[in-house]
Amino acid sequence: MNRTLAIIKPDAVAAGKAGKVLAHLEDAGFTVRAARMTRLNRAQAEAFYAVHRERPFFASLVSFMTSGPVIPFLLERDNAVLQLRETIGATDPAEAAEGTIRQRFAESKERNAIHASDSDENAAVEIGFFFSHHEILGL
Ligand code: 3AN
Repeated sequence: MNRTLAIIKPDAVAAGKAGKVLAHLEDAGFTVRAARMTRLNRAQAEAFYAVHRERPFFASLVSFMTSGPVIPFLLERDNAVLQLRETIGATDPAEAAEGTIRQRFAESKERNAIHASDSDENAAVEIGFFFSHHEILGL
């Protein structure tokens, strides 16, 4: 078993799809070990997406990610990082495979319903961004 971080993004929360996204994750074999609802401020969103600072969509991404509540989850299963990337689908919902979360729920390349860590190393950093040790269950 290992861990990854998912965030249900403001578009999916606002559209009332958070429950369906979580059900999809549970049906795909992930166990929730920590969760909360929060709203990122600008500094937090900029820090979370710091690797994209030079990209042309950075300002818009920060604006979107601070536009409403998000729901981060610490998820556990075997091969968690790769399995979650497969479960969510491609960044652009138009390219996301049938039956993936982004194909089902994302609106656009930016408003794409869910974030998932892209490596074990980033998962550890991103889990630490949202959760402290005592908030992680099942240890
Ligand atoms: P992923 O979320 O699939 O790992 P990244 O890491 O390339 O994709 O991008 C991070 C986030 O930035 C995406 N989830 C999406 O919200 C936004 N994003 C990525 N590429 C674009 C783009 N070309 N235009 C607008 N937003 C983008």
